[in-house]
Amino acid sequence: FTECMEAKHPVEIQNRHLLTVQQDCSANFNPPLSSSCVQVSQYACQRRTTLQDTNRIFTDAFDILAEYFEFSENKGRKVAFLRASSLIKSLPFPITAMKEVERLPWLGDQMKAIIEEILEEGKSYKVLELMSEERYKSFKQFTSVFGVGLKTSDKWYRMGFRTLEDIKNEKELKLTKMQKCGFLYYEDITSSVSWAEAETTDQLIKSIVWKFVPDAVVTLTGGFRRGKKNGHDVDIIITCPRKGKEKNILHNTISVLKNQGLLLFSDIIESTFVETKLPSKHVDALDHFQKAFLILKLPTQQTAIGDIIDPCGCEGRKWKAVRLDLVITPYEQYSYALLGWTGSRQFERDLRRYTTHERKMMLDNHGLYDKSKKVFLKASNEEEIFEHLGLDYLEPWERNA
Ligand code: DCT
Ligand code: MG
Repeated sequence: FTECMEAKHPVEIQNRHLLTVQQDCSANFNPPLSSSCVQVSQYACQRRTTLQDTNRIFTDAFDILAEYFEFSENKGRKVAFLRASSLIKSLPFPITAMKEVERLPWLGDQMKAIIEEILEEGKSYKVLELMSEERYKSFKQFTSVFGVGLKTSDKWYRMGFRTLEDIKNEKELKLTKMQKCGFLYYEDITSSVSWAEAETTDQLIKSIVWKFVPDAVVTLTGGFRRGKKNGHDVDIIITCPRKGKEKNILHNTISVLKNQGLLLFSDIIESTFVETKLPSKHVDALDHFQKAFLILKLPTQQTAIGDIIDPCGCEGRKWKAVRLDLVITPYEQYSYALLGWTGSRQFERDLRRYTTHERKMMLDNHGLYDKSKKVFLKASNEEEIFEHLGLDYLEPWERNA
């Protein structure tokens, strides 16, 4: 928390929401592609963050620290490290000296010390030390299982378990159906989903949905929409321009998957969406749309475009267990839901923070509420949402904050 406070000041003193890092360009006749005249907003929604992270050595360290603080239930410091990491991901130059990060927002003294250590030593002993802590190592293993979050990890840790082997050996331990599947398909699920697998999944779902509802809009979203070549799951969002026609899509699709023998696990969450409800103040809140968390038995021999793929090196086996999230939205909310499900998570956090603090509006996956005019603002695409917010449009691949 102190880290946040520390970093917040210089930003707000200079400009309400845009900090300009001006370094001396005039003295340099042939400026390198580096820190000269870089504009860095404190909000990820005002930065273009592509997948080209030239500072991975630093952002990896910060992401690990964010995870470390998540595991130790220190939300303030988790968010502080995620913000700092996200900010560095947007820099168009590799950091080579401390003076280049001196005036960047969100970087507190502890963070700068880590950057300095990495610049000098090529690694951070502080980060390595925290990573070797027992709690971090155990939580890292536990949370890698589908269906195991912080709560279960904490419970298992308190019970004295330290490794996944410990859990597997304890036959008395009660596991949810989701967690049982998590262990059963552990290798497949923890090996990342490739672009080709995401595409196969997308085409499979489209072919099923379009049989029932030919004008349904089916969009591959999440990290793959942002251009990632790998992901931990496939996220697909579905709607239909004809009001109400989206309602049966989820159950029908899941029935077909089941009948085709392509479904290994499903957890269906029914919609709790109410049109008049104000956007949630809780930034990380899940939305109220109907959705399903699935594990597919994805055929891996041949993709629809004809490439032979062998994702997990599992020759002889003709399928791979792949995690799929399906989200169904009414047409009116689709643009907001798409914006939300495209992510990244940090981009979404900052977009909502920006909306609240700079626009006095409220944003979530269902809509945008203008508090002064007391109205919900309609949007038929993502561009219109950026327009409502007075933001330059960012393409999905520029939202990798
Ligand atoms: N999302 C959200 N709120 C949640 C869960 C998800 O806004 N509680 C959004 C943010 C990203 C998107 O949904 C998809 O979530 P993930 O699949 O977890 O993220 P991803 O960016 O697709 O990452 P990965 O490539 O690992 O799947
Ligand atoms: Mg995803």
